[in-house]
Amino acid sequence: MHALEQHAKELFKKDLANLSDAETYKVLLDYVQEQMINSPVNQGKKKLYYISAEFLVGKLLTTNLINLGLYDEVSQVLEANGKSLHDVEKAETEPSLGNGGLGRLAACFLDSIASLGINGDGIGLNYHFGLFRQVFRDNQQASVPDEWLNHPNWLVKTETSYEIPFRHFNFKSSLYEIEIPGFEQKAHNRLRLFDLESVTSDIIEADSINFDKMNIPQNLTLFLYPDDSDYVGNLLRIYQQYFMVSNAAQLIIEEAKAKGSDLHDLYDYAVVQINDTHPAFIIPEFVRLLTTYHGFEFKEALAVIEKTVAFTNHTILAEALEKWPMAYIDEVVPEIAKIIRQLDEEIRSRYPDKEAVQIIDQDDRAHMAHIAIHFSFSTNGVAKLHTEILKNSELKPFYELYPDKFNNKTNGISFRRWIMAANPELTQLLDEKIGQDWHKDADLTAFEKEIDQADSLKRLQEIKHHNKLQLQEYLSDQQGVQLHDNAIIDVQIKRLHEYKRQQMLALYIIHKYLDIKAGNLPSTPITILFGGKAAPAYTIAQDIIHLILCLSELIAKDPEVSPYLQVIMVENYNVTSAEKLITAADISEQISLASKEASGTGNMKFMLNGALTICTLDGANVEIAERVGEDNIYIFGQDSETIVKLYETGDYHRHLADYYHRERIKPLVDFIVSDELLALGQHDRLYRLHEDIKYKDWFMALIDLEEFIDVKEKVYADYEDQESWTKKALINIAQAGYFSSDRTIQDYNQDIWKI
Ligand code: 26Q
Repeated sequence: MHALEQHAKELFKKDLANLSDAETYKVLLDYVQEQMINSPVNQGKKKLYYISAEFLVGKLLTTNLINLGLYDEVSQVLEANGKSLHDVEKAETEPSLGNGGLGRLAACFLDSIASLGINGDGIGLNYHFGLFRQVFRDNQQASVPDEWLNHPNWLVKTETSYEIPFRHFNFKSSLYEIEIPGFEQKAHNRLRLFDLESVTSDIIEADSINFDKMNIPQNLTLFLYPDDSDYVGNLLRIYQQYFMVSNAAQLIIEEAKAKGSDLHDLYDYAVVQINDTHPAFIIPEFVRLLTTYHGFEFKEALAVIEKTVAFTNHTILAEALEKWPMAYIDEVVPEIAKIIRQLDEEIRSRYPDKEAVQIIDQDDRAHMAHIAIHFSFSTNGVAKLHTEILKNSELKPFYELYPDKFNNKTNGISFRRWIMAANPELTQLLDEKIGQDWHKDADLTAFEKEIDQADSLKRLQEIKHHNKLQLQEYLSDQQGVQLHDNAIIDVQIKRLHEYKRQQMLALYIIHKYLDIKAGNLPSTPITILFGGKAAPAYTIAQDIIHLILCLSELIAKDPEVSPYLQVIMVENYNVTSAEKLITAADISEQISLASKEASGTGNMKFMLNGALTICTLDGANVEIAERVGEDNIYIFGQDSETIVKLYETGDYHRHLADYYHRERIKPLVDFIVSDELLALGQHDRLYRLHEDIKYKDWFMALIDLEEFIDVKEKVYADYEDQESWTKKALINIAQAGYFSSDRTIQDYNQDIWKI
């Protein structure tokens, strides 16, 4: 009897064959968990600590089985018992511990760090309800708690606990862990998530994500990114961040000491990578711990910290650069406020005439990125273009001070998840054609020789078609919509934000709708899918979702249009739905306003799965284009230099009315407040969005709209020649190797971590 069958007996007193999928999942969870707990944890003098507010890990069963080398064996045992992994996996709930690209990047990194055998853990928080779960009601987004912890999960509780001192509280934390196995590695790493036992869902109002924000003992780790539109919401964010980093710093110091460090050599035992500024309070926290408990002088502590901490920047949007009023920090953790003032004095004495690099500004706010850059040894951007923009504009005064600290680490994605787990059939085809070395080295270039092999092209088409059927099944299960058969699948999935310009694709949909109404019928039906959440306090993003949902309904109800065009907004977009959408996609929408998307990582996942990209030259799109060549990607729009200048001069916004009044643009924008849409939607939302685009358009959707429409028509026309299309897809797959997160992590390790 296989160990799995044994487990089924022990756990449920039944034969494996007689278990429900949910019960089978539980058996598998226990079985895999046991294998991991019994395998050694990575050891070694120096260790990486990757600290992040988000870890968007997704379902873990399949990737764990792949990494542990159990996938085939387990699939066979299940099959012998009349089950499929595909069905059993449906019973797994994905942890709600992240929000978007930064969190998913952290998850891909954990996989690559473990797979390269690097000694390194993730550290974060165990949010009980994570980010909200998105539901659609009346064509609008509503937010409800995501109860992921109520389902069987991979968390293991440990005995580890630290005291975390706030002004008004003294908390004792608990540490939970998720084991992170590497691909074909003996030893594993861990994701370590801190929590507070007194936190309770009792304080959440029914059917909402509202709760008493002042009740810190009961709310501290309830939600990721609690609404921070008011004072108490801001304080809660500081409470969370400090709780995360004080735990992290205490753990790091304890582990280093256990290995023989006297802490004056901490950097020989630990390297701390902070994922954006959310964990930047770890710098003053290290100062506090080293000076209070370990006999360090202030400057002595700084000298050690500056060699231990490294910082990654993920955005140049001003709104996302954290600046905390000193009074707030004082209210939450006065000792940290005091240390930040000392850090500010230190920088003022080092660089007396450089106001731009000071830590505390004239409004008495602490700039977290400034702390992170001054007191770390490395600052990196996440794509070539992004890093250049940081050096030459956003962070220029810092680059002038520290040219050697700045470096680029172009993002990457885990091939274990984004092809081996998500697209088993493409994996199979690649294995047949180029062998299995790519599982380890991510080199897919040999696949390019298949470009003249009719059977390979046909297989690619069949795989895409099959993945579309899987997506059809998924959407029908999840939200009861029926995906068109044989449509072009055109996908934009990412957080809702004006700079990502979902509104521009919505305007294109209006164009296409009106065009079909005018009798111009597409040869192949087009299905445009969106997925993404809007921050609850981000009104215009909510309005854009509303517009998309209204368009979706309008088109679905119009028998003249619906056979040719379908618009679907996927509810509660997450890692699981991403896997289905990306593998089924023909077209990848990467249409951000140039200069605004730091990198993007979805762009890489689509490419790897054979979708063609329509994009602006932004973030990592630039590097994708470099690799596939201009014949195999669709580029449009103003470039980043032009856009940066337009913001400087104000020229675009001064002339916005001219764009709006263009013959091809005005009817599309005005359709937002047409009778047809007003009949389906909320007047205030539609009028607000209409006004926003007409009079403000801060992220310049209209500047690129006409060119976007033209390129989209070309893309759809090109799709009609399936042979040439599939060849382009093949080149995209073959060129995706550079975007493996294994390459990214090797770069981090070589240049920054040195483990
Ligand atoms: C900051 C202050 C106040 C409230 C919220 C925040 C906040 C929260 C989340 C700021 C930023 C984030 C997340 C950012 C993020 O996901 N950035 C994405 O990171 C990816 C990985 O590097 C890039 O590929 C994307 O381009 C970038 O948008």
